[in-house]
Amino acid sequence: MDSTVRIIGVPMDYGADRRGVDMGPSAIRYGGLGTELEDAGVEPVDGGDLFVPRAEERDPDAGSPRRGNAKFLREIEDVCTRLSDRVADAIGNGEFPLVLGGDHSVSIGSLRGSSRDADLGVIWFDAHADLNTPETSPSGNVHGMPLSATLGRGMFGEMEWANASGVREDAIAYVGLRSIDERERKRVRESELTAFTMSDIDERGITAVVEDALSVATDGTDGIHVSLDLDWLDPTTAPGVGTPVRGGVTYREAHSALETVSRRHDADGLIRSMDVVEVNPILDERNETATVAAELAASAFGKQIL
Ligand code: 4U7
Ligand code: MN
Ligand code: MN
Ligand code: MN
Repeated sequence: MDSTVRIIGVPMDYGADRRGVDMGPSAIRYGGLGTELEDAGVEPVDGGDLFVPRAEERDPDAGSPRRGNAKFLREIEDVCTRLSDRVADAIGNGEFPLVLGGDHSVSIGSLRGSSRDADLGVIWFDAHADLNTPETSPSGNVHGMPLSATLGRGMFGEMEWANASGVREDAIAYVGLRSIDERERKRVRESELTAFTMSDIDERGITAVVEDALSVATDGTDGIHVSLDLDWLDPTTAPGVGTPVRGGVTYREAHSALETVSRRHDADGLIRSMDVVEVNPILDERNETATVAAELAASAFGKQIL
């Protein structure tokens, strides 16, 4: 594959309680992202990091009064608005934006930017459904809400900066769910979202599940966004995350999944954009999680063993 991958770092931790995820972009780069991508045969161009003011200098409760319990929404709006422009510009230049988080609220900007001129399918590799709204969130942490923001659910319906009209509910597929809040479960069931849980992976194997997810995300769309939350992996492989959940995919399953995505990308050029999020170096062990994150990004862009 011959293409340029534009790396966009977003050192943002407004959306998560555990401080440290703002250092994710540095850790993933240090974990070998550049050389991994070169091994994949793509040309990485590092555009550096977006400017993100330190959370300590901000008031989590500032902003419009109608924000439910969502913390730092005003700051997240500012960062995601700039990110969506950067993502759209990269695609306009014929590049593949690879967004390094930061917590998962960065995807609000990635998805809006990537779908600006396209119908976009989404594969969401995550332990969690990230479908809370400011009304339903038990934590107030926006990293548990990005898909609701994108789809304009609840209060997000009034926040144009967060919505992505090019992302249809029925073109989103989860892979690897195992921790869902009660109200999210109801929402997923009543929605047209496709959800593959860890049990589906146990029963059918990772390749069959990812192929089905790809069918969902490519049906009637112009391309897909791959969102990789490192807590998708089992905490024994990826300990450096703020919200670990036991029973995740193994190192081998994760590689195999992203390799399956890459095979379809080679055949149909289907990836438009990707984000790699939730790496928290403070909680990590010897940068292992960041290193796995770098490897998996390279697998998505076609790194092969032979
Ligand atoms: B992540 C949670 F309550 N659902 O909303 C919430 F369990 O981006 C966790 O997937 C969200 O890591 C996890 O706070 C968000 C909680
Ligand atoms: Mn998660
Ligand atoms: Mn997530
Ligand atoms: Mn998390």
